Amino acid sequence: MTIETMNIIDPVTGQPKTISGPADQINALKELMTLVEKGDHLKVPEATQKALDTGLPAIDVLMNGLQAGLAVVGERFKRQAAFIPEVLVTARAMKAGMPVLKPLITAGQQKRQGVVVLGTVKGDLHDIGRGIVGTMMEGAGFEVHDVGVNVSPEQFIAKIKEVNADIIGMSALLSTTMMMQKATVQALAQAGLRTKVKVMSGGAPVTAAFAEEIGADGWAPDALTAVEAAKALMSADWNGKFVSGAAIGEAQGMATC
Ligand code: B1M
Repeated sequence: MTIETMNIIDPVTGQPKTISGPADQINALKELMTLVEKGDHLKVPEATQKALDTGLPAIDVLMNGLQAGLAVVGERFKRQAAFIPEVLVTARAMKAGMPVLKPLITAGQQKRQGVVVLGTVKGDLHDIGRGIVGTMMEGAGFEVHDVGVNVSPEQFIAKIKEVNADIIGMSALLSTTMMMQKATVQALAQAGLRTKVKVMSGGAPVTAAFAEEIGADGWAPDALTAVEAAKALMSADWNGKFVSGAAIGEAQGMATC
């Protein structure tokens, strides 16, 4: 069997990373990554299926194909070598692969873990990472109510009451909107809901220290460990202490996503 390698930007750490594997799998991932990078949303679904057909797990296709393509353009955006229209086109292409992967990620879960209200906080329109967190949580058996982007504390509260949520999950991608997570926690307290609902905080600029400081119960740097943090918060053993998805992931030797 021929082994190929491919260089990607780790979507979570932003650091370069080399992955290797059978040539057909790596070539399928390279093709998918390039299509996302070029923003070819029409060809992405078929290329996503092609990558799955090589035997790659859905998570690998997500991380090393779809997310890797977005990370290339994200890195250019950071150095001002790409601009918003290109990022939007790439984001649309990345999202075009999700309907192919979602049924595989969410299949076969029977156990109901808890009810989650998930949203991107007010002022923030980034929805890709939050969408992945929601898909992974559904895959792990959570009932997820995704309330979208630009969600005010009042909207979070209304949904929490409507669905009798166990967990609120807040995502923020901008340093300027992180503080809306704090405002949302405060609004929960004012509404008398803080002891009834567990609070999870996340998004690229959000650190564990920040999450703990604003009074969240849990935090995770990525979607896979977000699931573990949510499970830990729902566990009968949870002692009320702050839960770090990163620490759980490290203890379990998990990959990031
Ligand atoms: Co924006 N953007 N953006 N953007 N954008 C960033 C975030 C930025 C880092 C780029 C940069 O310049 N370096 C920067 C923020 C800097 C900062 O404040 N720290 C930035 C900026 C500045 C802006 C604008 C202000 C640009 C402008 O208008 N001048 C503007 C703001 C608009 C607004 O929100 N009000 C803006 C707009 C946009 C687009 C609309 C063009 C587009 C969003 C499209 C969309 O989401 N539908 C966009 C994009 C795509 C990006 C980058 C390139 C990619 C973000 C992304 O989707 N990453 C980003 C640069 C980068 O990250 N490289 C950038 C992939 C995704 C899978 O990761 O979202 O981090 P992420 O989610 C992860 C984890 O964070 C975690 O799990 C996910 C999966 O692993 N996670 C959680 C997320 N939520 C969680 C919740 C949890 C737990 C874990 O618990 C509840």
